[in-house]
Order: sequence, then C-alpha cells, then structure tokens
Amino acid sequence: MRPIIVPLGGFLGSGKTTLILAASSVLKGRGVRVAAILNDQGNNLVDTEFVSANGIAADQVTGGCFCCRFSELIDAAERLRAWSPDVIFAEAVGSCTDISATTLQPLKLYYSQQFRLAPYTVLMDPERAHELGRSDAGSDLSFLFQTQIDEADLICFNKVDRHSEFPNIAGAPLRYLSALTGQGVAEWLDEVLAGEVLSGGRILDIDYERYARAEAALAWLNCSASVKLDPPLSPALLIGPLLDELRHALTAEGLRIVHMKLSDHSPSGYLKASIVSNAEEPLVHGMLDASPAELHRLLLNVRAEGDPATLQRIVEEKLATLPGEIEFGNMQCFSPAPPKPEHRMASVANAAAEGIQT
Ligand SMILES: Nc1nc2c(ncn2[C@@H]2O[C@H](COP(=O)(O)OP(=O)(O)O)[C@@H](O)[C@H]2O)c(=O)[nH]1
Ligand SMILES: [Mg+2]
Repeated sequence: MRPIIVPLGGFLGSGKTTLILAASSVLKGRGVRVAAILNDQGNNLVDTEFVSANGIAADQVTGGCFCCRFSELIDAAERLRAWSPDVIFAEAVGSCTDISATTLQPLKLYYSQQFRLAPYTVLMDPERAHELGRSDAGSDLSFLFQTQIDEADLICFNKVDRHSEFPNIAGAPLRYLSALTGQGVAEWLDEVLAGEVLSGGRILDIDYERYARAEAALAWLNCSASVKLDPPLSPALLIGPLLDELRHALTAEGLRIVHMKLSDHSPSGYLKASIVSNAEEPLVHGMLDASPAELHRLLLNVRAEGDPATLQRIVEEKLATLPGEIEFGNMQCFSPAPPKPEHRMASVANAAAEGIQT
C-alpha cells in the first residue's frame, strides 16, 4: 500500500513538531505505522532529534525548504519506506510558503504511484495570529504568516489549552486543537486521513521578491556544542537558565525571537526547552528529574528577526560563560537565501482523493 504523506505547515513555533508527536501516538495506538520528515534551512535540528528520541522513524531535508529541495524530500520519503510506514508526516520550514505550487502539485503529478497525499494543514498559534494579523500587518513576518494561511486546505488553531479567543481568519475551514494535551488531535487525523478533501486545492500568486525579502529579515542559527561541566549539573539546571539568559540578551539587543530551541543529551537523560517569543518562559520536555552530569551535548536552534552576526555573537558569548570546558561543533548562522523552487505549478493538479482507514 502507498504511504500517505501528511503535509504540515504553519509559522515557526506554531506546534507542528508537537502535533506530529501527538498524532503519532494516536496512530500507534490504532496500530498504524508512522514516520516523519523534518525540514530546515540549516542542519543539526533539535526537531529531528526530538522526534527520533520519541521513537518515531525520522528523516530530514536540510539546507533549504521542501520547495527548493524537492528531490531531497522524495529521497527522504523513499528512505523511510524501509520502515513500511502507513503515514509519513512532512513538516515544512516555518518561514516557508508557496508549498502548494512547489511541493504538493509536483507530488500529485509525478509521485502518485508511490505516495498518497493528505490535505495541507497549516497550524496557527492564536497569539501569533493576533500579533501578526493586526498590529504588525504589512511587516515581513506578517507577509509570511498570511501567505501560509492563504494556501492552506485546512487551518488549525493550535494551543487551545492556553487560548480561548481566536481572530477571524478567512479562507480554508478552521479547526481547533491542542497538540500538547491531545485535544482534537484524533478528530483532525480522521479528517485528513479520510481522503475527502483535495490536497493542494489552492495556489498562491506570490511575489518572489517580496517573499525573499521577508525570509531574509530572519536570522537563523543552528549550533552544536559539547560541554564538560565543573561542577556537574542536571540537564534542567543547565538548559533552563541558559535559555533564559539567551532570551534576555537577545531582547536587550533588539532581536525579536520567533522560535528558540535548546536540547541537551547527557548520560543522565535527554531534555529540550523552547520559547516562541521574547516574553515567554521556556516550555520544557523530557527528563526533568535527570541527575547531575558532567558531560552534555547541546543543540541550539534560534530563529529571530534581526541581524545574524549579532545573534551569533550573543550565542557564542553566552555559551562561553558556562562553568567548565566547551567545544563548539557545527555553527551556522545566516539569513535564508532567496527561495528557488525546483518545480512550480501554476494550476491545481487533480489526484484521486483516496484515504486510509485507521
Ligand atoms: N500550550 C501549548 N503549547 C504548545 C502546543 N503545541 C506546541 N506547543 C509549544 O509551542 C512551542 C513550539 O512548538 P513546536 O512543535 O516546536 O513548533 P514548530 O516550530 O511549529 O514545530 C513548544 O514550546 C511547544 O511545546 C499546545 O497545543 N499548547
Ligand atoms: Mg518544528
């Protein structure tokens, strides 16, 4: 049977990875085999590591979004077939748009023998929708946010455990869920796997110069580092305060945090912490009660609006203040390059909508 690819979009920090985990747990409970493809402009991804740490077969497309690395998306999906998945979640880069024309249509046209395709779900953080929808309209982030919504087959307000007010959004049908608590996740899955909604039913008429400018306003940092601490600390006592210090330093220098994720592998356990704005306290997942350890392997992914050189300087300075020895592995800091899709289809390709029973 051909696996069904479930494409997931939505702004940085909207909850795509969290939804993959929640949905995978529902599907595993139903005896459905799942896999996931993560996507980023750089490599060393906290998300891929986190999804794998949760026992899901995961692959990744790095160095650019699905549209610019379409062949690599296909390669990753083919590699995952070794696990015989029934469902493959595909998480797009959170600043990426025009997915329908550049990724969904080519998938339907050229790969319908290998894969089925679910409708394109775009997740939305209600707070971000308030922030970028009104006061910030016309800004770079608002442009990316709005165009993502405009091409959705299904729009899901996420984080309903924390929010009860939702702005009016025109376009695709609206759904409401919490990837964190699981509320609404099974219903969402039933809808996207039923095969009743055409995937990639909308195509944008997008100004690529505007799109490139909007993405270039973002600074992107991915780095890895090994730390030998003296005295030893638990992962929670290492990455909680470190993320907080980074947050304060970025705020002081005027960088607007869009998503900052920090993970720690230590012999005593795995922990991940993340925030999606300058004002937020970190949300932590993993082994909060792990005991102190000397050795830690850190992975940091920051997406912020601002200058990449300033971001890199702040990160290097803050990591250097950790008590002990630090050895930097990979350090990448850049603004995304102008998107150059491998394919771009101007009209909606029809494909037999065909779901799976779970
Ligand atoms: N309260 C709440 N937080 C959530 C929910 N879903 C995701 N988050 C948090 O939002 C942040 C970003 O989530 P993530 O899945 O990494 O977003 P992505 O960038 O779209 O993949 C993380 O700190 C998550 O724990 C939710 O339903 N409720
Ligand atoms: Mg993610």
